Amino acid sequence: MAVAPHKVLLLDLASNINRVPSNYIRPISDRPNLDKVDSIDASIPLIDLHDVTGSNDVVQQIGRACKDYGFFQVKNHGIPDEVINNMMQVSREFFSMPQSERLKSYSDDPSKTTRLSTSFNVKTEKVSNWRDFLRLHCYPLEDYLHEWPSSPTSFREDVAEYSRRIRKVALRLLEAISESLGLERDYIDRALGKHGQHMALNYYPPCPQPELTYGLPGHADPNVITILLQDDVPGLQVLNNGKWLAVNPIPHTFIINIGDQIQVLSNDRYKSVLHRAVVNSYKERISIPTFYCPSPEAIIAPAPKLIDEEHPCQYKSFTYTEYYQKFWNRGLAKETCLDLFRATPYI
Ligand SMILES: O=C(O)CCC(=O)C(=O)O
Repeated sequence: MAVAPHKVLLLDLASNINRVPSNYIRPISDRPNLDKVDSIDASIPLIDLHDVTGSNDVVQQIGRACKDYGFFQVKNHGIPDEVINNMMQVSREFFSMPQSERLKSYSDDPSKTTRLSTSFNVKTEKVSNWRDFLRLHCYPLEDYLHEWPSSPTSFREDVAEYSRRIRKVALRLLEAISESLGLERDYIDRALGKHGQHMALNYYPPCPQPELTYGLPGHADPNVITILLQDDVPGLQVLNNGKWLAVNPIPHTFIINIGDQIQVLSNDRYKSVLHRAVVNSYKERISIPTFYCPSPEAIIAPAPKLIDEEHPCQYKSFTYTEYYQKFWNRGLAKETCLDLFRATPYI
C-alpha cells in the first residue's frame, strides 16, 4: 500500500484542516488577544528617505524613531517598484510550486546557508508557529547564489537584484543611524567587520483558528537592522508602551527595525523591541525580512563615545557568533538575549 508523504511543511498540512492541530495551540496566557491590539493606521513613523544623505532633519527623524519605537517605515527609498513586485511575485510562485519541488530545499539543519523549513526551530521548540520559511544568505552574493533554488526560473535573478538593492538601503540607513547617535557616518559600517546579509521568505497560510496561535510570537531581532517587505495582508504587530500596535501594509514601503546589535552599539540609547506576526483565517500572507548582520567574527561592544559617567557601559564585548548561538539555542523567547551580555548582569 502506498504511504502518504509525511507533511513536513505547514502549507501542505493547512490546506485541508479546519482546526489548529494541538502542537500549534498556545497556552491561554500566551495568545494574541487580537481584540486588544491597536490597529489604527498611524502606528509607527513613516520617514521619507528621499534626502537621507543631505538632510539633518531626516537623520533626526530616524534617531527619534529608533529611540521611541525601535521601528519606522520608509518611502522614497530608491528601490524601483518593479524590483519589489518581482521579489514578491517570485516568492509567491516559490510557495505555489508542487510539494516535491519545494521539498528539494528542505532542511532542519540551521547551519545550512540556504534552507526551507517550518515554524522556527523544529528540533527544540515545544509549540510550533504557523509559518513556513525559506532562509537565504545573500552577502557576498557570489558565495551563495549557486545554492539558491533554481525554480521558479527567475528566482535567482529576481532575488539577487532585490538583495543588492536592499543592501544599499541598509548601508544608507546605517550611516544615518550612526550620525543620529553623534558617531562618524561610517562607525557602524566599520563595527560590522565584513558584514552579513540574510533573508527569509515567510509564508503564513490561512489559519482556521488564528486566536490560538502565532505566525511568529513576540521576539526581538538579534541582528543589526531588519528591513521588512510585506504583502497587502496585515499581520505584523509591534510592542509600544506595553501595547501591541498593528503595522498595516503601505504599498512600496519598507518597515525598518533596530536589532539587538544597535542597542548594544548605542549603549542602550536605541531599543530593539518585541514584535510578532499574527495570522488570519481568510488569506495567506508573505513577508520578506532582510536581516542585516555583523560578520560572524565581528566584535561588538558599545561605542566608546557613547560611554560616560551618565551613561556607564551597559554591555561586555562579544563576537556576533557568540550572540547568535545564544539567540538560536533559546528559541523565540520574550525575554531579550541582551541581558545575557550585560556588563553588570540583571538579577
Ligand atoms: O512577518 C512579519 O511581519 C514579521 C517577521 C519577523 O519578525 C521575522 O521573520 O523575524
